[in-house]
Amino acid sequence: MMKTAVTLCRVPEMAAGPFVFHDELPVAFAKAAACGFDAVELFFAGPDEVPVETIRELCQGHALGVAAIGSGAGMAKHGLSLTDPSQEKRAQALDFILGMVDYGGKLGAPVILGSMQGKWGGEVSRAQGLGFLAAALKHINEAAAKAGVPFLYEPLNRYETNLFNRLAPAAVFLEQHDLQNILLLADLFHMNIEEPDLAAALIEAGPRVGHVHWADSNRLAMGSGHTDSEAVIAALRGISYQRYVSAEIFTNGDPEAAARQTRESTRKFGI
Ligand code: LER
Ligand code: MN
Repeated sequence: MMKTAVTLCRVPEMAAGPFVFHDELPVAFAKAAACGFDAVELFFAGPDEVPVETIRELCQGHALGVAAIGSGAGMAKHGLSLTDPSQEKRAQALDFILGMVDYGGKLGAPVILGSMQGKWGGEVSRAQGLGFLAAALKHINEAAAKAGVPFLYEPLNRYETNLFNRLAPAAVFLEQHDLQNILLLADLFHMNIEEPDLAAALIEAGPRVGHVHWADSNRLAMGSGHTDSEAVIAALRGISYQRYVSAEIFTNGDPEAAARQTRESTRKFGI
């Protein structure tokens, strides 16, 4: 059975990003629960920002799980990426991610690598960039396995990275480097730009799909654009996907309406 989640961001530098709730935690958890989500996806400034115990209590109080934890603040707030030309910066980026993986492990939640993957260019050749990424993911793969959670690598559209824009080449890369504990985050917004066929891409990636960002083609709540959500759900069912579909979307100034629309968009498929 697939589960539903909604994003909750507490990073001021990411306030304009595609996240549904930005309220303080007790308010945001209450709103997520009231809308009927199974879980929240959390964006914090870093691993020391909110005590694990605080999150556990909020989860228990509202019968919510933690679907995933974003690492975007490492880039947005601290300017860190795993493919930075500077060895020191790359090491800091890796430390940041490992701290997040440790934090996520305590909550049973996978951490996402999105913008912190960076990009190649300038001093860094494509081969070097991919080498930096593989080296970092090797450490992360082991740390996440020890923490008892998978880790999520997210292909992004061409305007955000030049490392991997599509699921299939990313899956090949993970396989080549024997990164068995790293799954793919299929963000339907990025996929709408890059994949010829969303359903076919999901089916090809199969068991590597570990998380879905449930956004319409225009990155608004599902139902606002032209993505064929029925075909996406059929593909996810076809690969026996049992993890989260999570709303990482813009809300046009009305988070609660976007959350409700999102919730209805899967309920109609019995999810
Ligand atoms: C993160 O999940 C994402 O989709 C990126 O667009 C953020 O930079
Ligand atoms: Mn995303």
